[in-house]
Amino acid sequence: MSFPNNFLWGGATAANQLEGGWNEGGRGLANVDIIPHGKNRVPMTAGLINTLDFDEGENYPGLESIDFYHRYKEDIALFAQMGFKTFRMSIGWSRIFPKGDELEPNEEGLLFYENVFKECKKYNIEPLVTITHFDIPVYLIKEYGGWKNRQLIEFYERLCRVLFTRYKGLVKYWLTFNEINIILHLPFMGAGLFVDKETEMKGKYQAIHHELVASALATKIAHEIDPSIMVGCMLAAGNTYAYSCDPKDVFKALQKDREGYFFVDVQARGEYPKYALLQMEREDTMPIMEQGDKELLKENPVDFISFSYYSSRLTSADPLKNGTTEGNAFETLKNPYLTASDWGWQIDPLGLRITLNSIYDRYQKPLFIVENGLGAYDTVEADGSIQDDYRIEYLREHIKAMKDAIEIDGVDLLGYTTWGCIDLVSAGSGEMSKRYGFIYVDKDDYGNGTLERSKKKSFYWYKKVISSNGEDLN
Ligand code: P53
Repeated sequence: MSFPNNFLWGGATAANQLEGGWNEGGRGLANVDIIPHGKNRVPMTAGLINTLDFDEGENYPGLESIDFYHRYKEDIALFAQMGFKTFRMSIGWSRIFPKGDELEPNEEGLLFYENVFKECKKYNIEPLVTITHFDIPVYLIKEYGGWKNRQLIEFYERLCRVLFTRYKGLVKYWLTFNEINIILHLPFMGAGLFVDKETEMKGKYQAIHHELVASALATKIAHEIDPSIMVGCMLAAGNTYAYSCDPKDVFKALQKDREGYFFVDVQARGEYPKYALLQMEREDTMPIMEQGDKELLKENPVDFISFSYYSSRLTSADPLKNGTTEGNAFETLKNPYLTASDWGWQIDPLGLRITLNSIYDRYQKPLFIVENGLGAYDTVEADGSIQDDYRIEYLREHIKAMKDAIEIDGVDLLGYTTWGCIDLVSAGSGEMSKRYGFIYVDKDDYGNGTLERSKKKSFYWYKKVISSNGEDLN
């Protein structure tokens, strides 16, 4: 047997791509609410459009999403039918603190998540909860400038204290920041930052420092409240390959990987790595650090490392080659050995095994794959069925790679949650038609549809995978 008996099979989601109910239950406005579908989405997530209001001609898919807010019982029952051991979801910060800087939380928001967790427990599904998944109250951007303001640490700390206390005994696994490295690429979505040319990198690194301190504080508070809580960091991972065996390409690939590892170096080892300190000095982006920050980071490393994996990346030392990149927030060259999804994301199952090994070699902490999957167009057949063999194929190959990493390479892996286990709004494109789910949701890119749920072919396949604990992948 390769997968441990307590291996956590399941699926992953995030509040704003799932919940809807954006103005219900006392919820405040969040950055993710005002990011439209369409041509302005990418510039907006990248912090290039400085607005915090709705614009009339735009379509905002996050407002309704797939209405989990009202349908969570039905959805969790479907997860249970598949045999989920865990369900990854995130907290909408502005449900708990509508503006973000209040002293007292919003009881209605707390109650919503309590109900969701209790519903999970009913089926022995362990919640895996991301504290912030691209989610920050708009008020904290307007009044404080987002994560570049040190006061955000205090507000986040308050949020954590409330969550860990209220959900003690209900939630064991917490993740501090989703894809913490996304801040380098999509700073508005990741940290509520607008890009301003002069201070761009300096502001980013200041925000990063605040998030890293906040993450360590979360770990500290969690362990004080309940020592059995496991806190993890979360990285958008995927190793970078060198375009050729030219040592210059190889070194460039190493540097690219460090852009992501930098975060985990701090969160898992507890200190800024030398290469990052030197770089920040050289580039004049060294953040202001306060007394006590260093000790806090050192004393509160994470318990495990989680990451998303969709693809490997490819880079070259030649800037001309790197000019032609493929469609993702994480730039990559086209790898001639790989095929790609309809959105240009290159498919590389062995890359998952490579990534698992690299991260495990570097940190020797338990790992958790909390996102993996294929965004694809689905067709509903005349009889209502959805024959998503391409999705099954993608997942099968990645599960095999993960199995090899455990069985042959000895990687310590806690679990696997596929992204968008139920169809939801795409973070990158705002589309509904970029589907990842085992469960189909009847809704299109423009908000039309009944929101009705139905089971795809992959639903029955994944159920079998879980019930055989990863042995039956056919
Ligand atoms: P979508 C790229 C761009 C934006 C978010 O992405 C991303 C990535 C890929 O690393 O990260 C995660 O929906 C994210 C999820 C997101 C998922 O990738 O653009 O944590 O919120 O939905 C898939 O296809």
